[in-house]
Amino acid sequence: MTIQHLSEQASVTELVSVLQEDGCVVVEDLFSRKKIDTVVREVDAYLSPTPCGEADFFGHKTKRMGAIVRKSPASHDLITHPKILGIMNAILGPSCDRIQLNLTQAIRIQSDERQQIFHRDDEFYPVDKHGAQFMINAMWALDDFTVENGATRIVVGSHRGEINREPAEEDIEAAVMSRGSALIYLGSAVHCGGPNVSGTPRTGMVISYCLGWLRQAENQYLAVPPEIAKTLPSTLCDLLGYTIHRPNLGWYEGQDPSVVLKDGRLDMLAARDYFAPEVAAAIRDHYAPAAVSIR
Ligand SMILES: O=C(O)CCC(=O)C(=O)O
Ligand SMILES: [Fe+2]
Repeated sequence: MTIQHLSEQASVTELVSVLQEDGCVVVEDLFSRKKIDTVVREVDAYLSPTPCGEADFFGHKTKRMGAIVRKSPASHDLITHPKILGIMNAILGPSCDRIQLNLTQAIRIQSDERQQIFHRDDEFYPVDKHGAQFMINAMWALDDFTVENGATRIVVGSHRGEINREPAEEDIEAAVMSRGSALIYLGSAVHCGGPNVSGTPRTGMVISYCLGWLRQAENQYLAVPPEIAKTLPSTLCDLLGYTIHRPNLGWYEGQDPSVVLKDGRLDMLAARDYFAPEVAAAIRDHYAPAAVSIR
């Protein structure tokens, strides 16, 4: 089965339906060339001097770099792209109060890098997921992705069933796509970084989103500390995790963590609770005068 390529005109509903069926989809030219050029420039300033990995899984001839939100202001529109957020909210939204950023990572596969082991990105959540999605990734092409330069390889439809780390050659598809396009794939889709035999590096950027109640792979509060988060739009701060996940997850001093982005003392705050409206109403009813009048 080949990877379906849809235009950036495709609706969220169409994209979600392909993702649910195939586990992956390429959206062509989702970000304009001009904007992607700025992201490339900003990312490159940090990625070029970054050494290659020292890891069998992450690669010895592959450079990886995080904290994209802090390092590349132009990436903000890409991370909060309405179509991408629409997809994430449609698939992950029903299983959490809000979605969040899981990781941001530029990946430059250099020439002669071998093929990465086939894996599922959601393997690091060690529970039986019963077919639920915990994470969805967008792999943005910062270079044209080709078969030769290490385009991400993926087994279409592999988000169901047991993982096969040695899929048959005819089941493996390369996400060949132009700079500015994005491969969106479920955390349960079996894939890997392709081998680069092209003589030139291939740069991609993974923006990964996950259920709001999970531990994020990249520590977003260290990657984007409050002094910097203060300067960012609220949609982005919310995605980083500077907001409460109801009920009562992620608070700071008993309050919504966005309190650290505002001025004022933070060491003597009144504790609040944060529940969904129906839960809050049930708790309020429990303490209502009628309930205690038996005394
Ligand atoms: O670089 C790629 O194409 C994919 C890398 C990947 O799947 C990973 O590191 O988890
Ligand atoms: Fe992966």
